[in-house]
Amino acid sequence: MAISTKSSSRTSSKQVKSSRNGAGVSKGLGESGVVGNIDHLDLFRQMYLIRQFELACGENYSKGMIRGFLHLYIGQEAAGVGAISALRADDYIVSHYRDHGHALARGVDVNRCMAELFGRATGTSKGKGGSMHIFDAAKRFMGGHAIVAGQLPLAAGLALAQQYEGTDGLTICFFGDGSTNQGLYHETMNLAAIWKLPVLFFLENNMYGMGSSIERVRAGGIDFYPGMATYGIPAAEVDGMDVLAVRELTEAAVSRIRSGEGPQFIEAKTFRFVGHSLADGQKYRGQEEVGEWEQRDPLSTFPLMLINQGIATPSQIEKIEAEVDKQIKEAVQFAEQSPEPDPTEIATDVFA
Ligand SMILES: Cc1ncc(C[n+]2csc(CCOP(=O)(O)OP(=O)(O)O)c2C)c(N)n1
Ligand SMILES: [Mg+2]
Repeated sequence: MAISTKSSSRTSSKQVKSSRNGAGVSKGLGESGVVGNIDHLDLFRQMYLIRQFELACGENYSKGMIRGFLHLYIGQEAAGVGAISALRADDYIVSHYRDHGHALARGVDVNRCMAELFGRATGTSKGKGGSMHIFDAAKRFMGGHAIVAGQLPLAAGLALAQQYEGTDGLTICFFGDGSTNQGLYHETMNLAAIWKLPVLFFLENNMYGMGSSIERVRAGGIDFYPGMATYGIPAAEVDGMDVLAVRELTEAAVSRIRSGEGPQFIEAKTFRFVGHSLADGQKYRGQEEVGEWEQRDPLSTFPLMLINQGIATPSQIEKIEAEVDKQIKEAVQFAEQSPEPDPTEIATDVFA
């Protein structure tokens, strides 16, 4: 099934180009794209990389090169990139099954991620995990978990180990709104609060589970962060389409965790522009709603803001796009040319 999203990077690129000679463009603050301690161009590069990676995955799924489940992160890039950019290399990341974006934002090798999706031996899980199970211990990227809410206690366990070791490292746990009606969600919040674990719960509230809107399945409305008062966990919401806002809030939460204040909770309001998986016809929502969110696509709004504020030039944006396009092409070639796992490997690394 082809992915139809008006918010592909090509669209955003065109929008960027159309504004390039527009009025109100201030003179550059410098060509580095760095303001304060934030490398804005790097944030753009990461979001663009994720978008292009996901589009390439969709294309290769249609061709039958990627099989099994495929859940794309298109639309949510600002949430993952903003949050992960506020972390240190020794922090752990635990993700849900919509995990490609988090892995790429962490710097997990693009070729190996693509090869994993293609089911090849060169993949991050030797081609035996697939889309939902990207894993890279060296990067402290601890999966990719398919069981909804199953990653929450795992994150608490990692945070407990960090606390026990006496470091000021922390664990960030990404999860979706669909996790919140699971018992594990409440059990983990309780334990994390009681034990003051160094964990950042990062809810990506994209307003839908598989096919149910939050409004239909949750008593109490679409905001989850106020519920954290029950556990005494400091919580706040953020515009998940705004990479800088996400980063700023995450930095504040991270600093409180490192100073020993215990778990924190961030709710990023975001949206997936495409179906739950490639098999989803999206009968449960209208194009109008999707279109409204697409107006806020970070792949359009962020580069425009950088140009309009003189933080980056159009040619810098174009250069990044060209480099990433090439990188993605090479990743697909790498995956295509990689061998399938050897059948004798079927039980290796499998624990049950
Ligand atoms: C324990 C469990 N129950 C049901 C499923 C099937 N399932 C897969 S994804 C999903 C919805 C999850 O929604 P959400 O957490 O909001 O994530 P999103 O798809 O929005 O990223 C469900 C019910 C599952 N994987 N695990
Ligand atoms: Mg959801």
